[in-house]
Formats: sequence, C-alpha cells, structure tokens
Amino acid sequence: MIGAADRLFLRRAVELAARGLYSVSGNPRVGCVIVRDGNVIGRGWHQRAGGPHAEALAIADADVRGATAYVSLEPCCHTGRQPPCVAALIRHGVARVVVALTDPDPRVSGRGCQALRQAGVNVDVEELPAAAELNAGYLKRVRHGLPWVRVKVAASLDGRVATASGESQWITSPAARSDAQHWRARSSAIVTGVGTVLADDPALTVREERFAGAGGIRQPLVAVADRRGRTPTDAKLFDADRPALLFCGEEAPARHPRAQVVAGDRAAGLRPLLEHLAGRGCDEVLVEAGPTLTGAFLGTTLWDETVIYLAPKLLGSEALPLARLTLSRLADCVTAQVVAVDSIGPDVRVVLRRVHAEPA
Ligand code: AOF
Ligand code: ZN
Repeated sequence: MIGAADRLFLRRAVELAARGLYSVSGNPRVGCVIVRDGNVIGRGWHQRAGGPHAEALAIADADVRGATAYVSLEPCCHTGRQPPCVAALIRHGVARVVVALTDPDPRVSGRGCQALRQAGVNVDVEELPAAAELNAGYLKRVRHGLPWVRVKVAASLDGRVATASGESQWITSPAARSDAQHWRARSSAIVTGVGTVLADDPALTVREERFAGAGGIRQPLVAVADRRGRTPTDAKLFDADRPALLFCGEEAPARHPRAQVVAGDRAAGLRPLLEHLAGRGCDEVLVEAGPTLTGAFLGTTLWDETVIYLAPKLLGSEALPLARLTLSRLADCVTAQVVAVDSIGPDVRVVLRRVHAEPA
C-alpha cells in the first residue's frame, strides 16, 4: 500500500536523481532516500556511469536495518561495473523498497523487485511520470536501441536561421545562447553536419561552470554527418577532450587524423548513425545543425523533441529556413505538440515533442 508520505519520499528520490542530470550519461539517473519513522536517514544519487549506484551511497550513510528505501529506479540484481543493489539492500536489512520506475535493462526488468520479494522485503511499485521523464533517453535506448533525439534550432520569428549569404551570428540573444548550453550539457552526444562545420566552425562544447560535476565538466561526444569526409583537421570541434566521430559514405578516406571514421553506405544514413551512438551508450543526442540536416531529421520519425529559440526579428523570405523540407500537401506537414513556452531574455523558447502516429 502506498500513502501520501510514500509519494513524497519517492518524489525526493527523483529530485536526488536529477542531480545527475549533467554528469550521468550512458546510465540512468537514479536517486535513493532511506527513511525510518518518517525521518530521512540516508540519501544517495548516481553521479557517473561506472560509479557507485544510488542505493549503495544511501546505505553507506547510516544503519538502515528495518528502514524503507525509496528508489527512483528498480534496484539492479546483476553485477555490472558495480555490485548488485538488491544484495546490498537485503544484506543491510532494509525492510521495504518503494520503486518509481521499472528498469527495462534486460538484466533487471522486474527481476530486481522479484529478488527482493523472495528475500522477504516488501516491495511497492508506484510509477512516477517524473522518474520516466528524467530517463527518457535511457528508456528509449534500452527499449528501442535508439537515443532520444532532441533537435535544437535558433531562429528568427519568421523561422529563418541565416541570411541568404549565410550570416547567422547571432540571431538569438546571449541569454538564449547561454540557456541552450543546458541541452548540450545533459546530452551524451552532439550531432552536426559538415556544412555547419565548414560555414560556422562551431566548438560544440559545454562551457559554463554551472554544469560541472565532481569530475569537472563532462563534454558530450561529437558526431559529424560528413558523407565525403570533408571536416577540416583544424576544426574547432576537435579542440575539446572528447571523442569525435565522422559518419562518412564509402567514398570518404578511411582515416582522419583527429576523429574516428565510421564509414560505409549504411553509416551515411541517419538511423545507422543513431544506432551506432546508442550502441556506444548514448541516451540523449542533441542535433545542432543547419537547414539540411535539421530538415533530414525533422522529416523522419527519428526525432523526439525540438527546442526552438525564437528571436523577435524578421529575416525575410530570402533568408534560410530552419529546416529544408519539401512537402507538397498540407497533410504531409511535420506535426508537433507544444510542451513548454518560456521567455528567455528578449527571446522565446518553445519545446515541442513529435506527435507519434504509432502507439507509444
Ligand atoms: C541501480 N541504481 O544507481 C543505477 C542502476 O555498470 P553498472 O554496474 O553501473 O550497471 C549499469 C546498469 O545498472 C544500468 O543499465 C541499470 O540497469 C542499472 N543502474 N541501478 O539500482 C543505480 N545507476
Ligand atoms: Zn544498482
């Protein structure tokens, strides 16, 4: 049985999990609160993939015998880079576990709860949408072998991203550009196109200290869709200390002095690119590209979310559109659902989700 106090502590566990928003990539964001007689006696959150799990950190805080553990994700029952949390919870005599989200990892997937019950621990599962939302990328990767794809666009009010001559710096305000760092910082990878690299030479890094965890700022991997392997060796995106990948067609050189080349006809498509990134453990991918690659994503069902910063300016009908898409019928238009609208300095930020035609 779940009560109001249980829901409160479970929400606390999810809040703790959110502290890993910028540092955990490749693993779920997980929080754990341990409570006895209405008092919190232990708390922990997962801080980086490969590091200690939330439960282990929470247990380390106190004598937890007979207490209740509130966890934002089903405790693991397998040995990965860390020992199984289920065994630790049992060994330390936790009497009850309340879970906000079942772990879809095939090594766990209900078996964590089952093992706890078999050991005589009471288990309640109370699915909290906030727990799933925080791990939308992890859930999609584990369930579908694809990352959560977020497309970022900075445009004028008339949906233009550059003048006809290619001038684009800057359409949105410094406040909006700083806000946009948040999406980079939470991503496992940033995807761009070679056209953007050649035109703008972006660094595509996380630069603000507010995103630094215990180990400093985690830089997301960078991936360039670059069919012919034209990314210059002195491109700024190579300057950061993180993996760089070029997704090339078969005609591209097999090697690049500063990047790993993923080559072949299949590598040149967007789905293989995303599958490759998911295979490397990328949960959330941010597409920061020009009209061609942005249009290529938005014209498919491969994207999940779009974040558009709109500056109150008009660039006119000769300027470049945010997405190069050719549609002949209104019925073919890309449809999205608005999930948030906010003012960011003088600009507006709109967050949209793809309308899934197929059942979720
Ligand atoms: C938990 N608590 O805090 C986390 C869990 O390589 P490992 O050992 O870190 O295992 C990764 C898997 O463990 C991951 O796919 C997920 O199933 C689980 N993550 N589980 O009980 C945690 N981070
Ligand atoms: Zn665990």
